[in-house]
Amino acid sequence: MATTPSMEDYIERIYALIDGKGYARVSDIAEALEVHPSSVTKMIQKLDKGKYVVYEKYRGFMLTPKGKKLGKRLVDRHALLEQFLSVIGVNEENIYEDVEGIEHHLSWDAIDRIGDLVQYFEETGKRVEELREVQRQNEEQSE
Ligand SMILES: [Mn+2]
Repeated sequence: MATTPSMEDYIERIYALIDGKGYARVSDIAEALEVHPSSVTKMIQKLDKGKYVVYEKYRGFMLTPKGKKLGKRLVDRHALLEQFLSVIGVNEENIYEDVEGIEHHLSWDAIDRIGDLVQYFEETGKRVEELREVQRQNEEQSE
């Protein structure tokens, strides 16, 4: 079963919640994603069918190994894209929303290539400095 952007958002958030405090309740997820708890319950059922989460009596639900693996990948992807936008000089205050807007729409190939680019820039501070210089020049020209 292919995951939809919405499923990815849930799995990403559930992974981050469990990673941070050991569990994820329906109410935590509803709050984090700003959705109604009934939507969360519906999605959990869908994720259960896809074998990403399991219900555990008294403990709520947990990620399966498959869900954990994907969750980690999604959280890492989000972090990489934030790093990418930061390296290319995007304003700090736009970064989170921008990442939320693009993260589900790139192939894993594109993600890996962006990873290469971030690595390229971060290998030496000089490369970032050169990019900033180009940006300064462009800005001057547009004034
Ligand atoms: Mn995200």
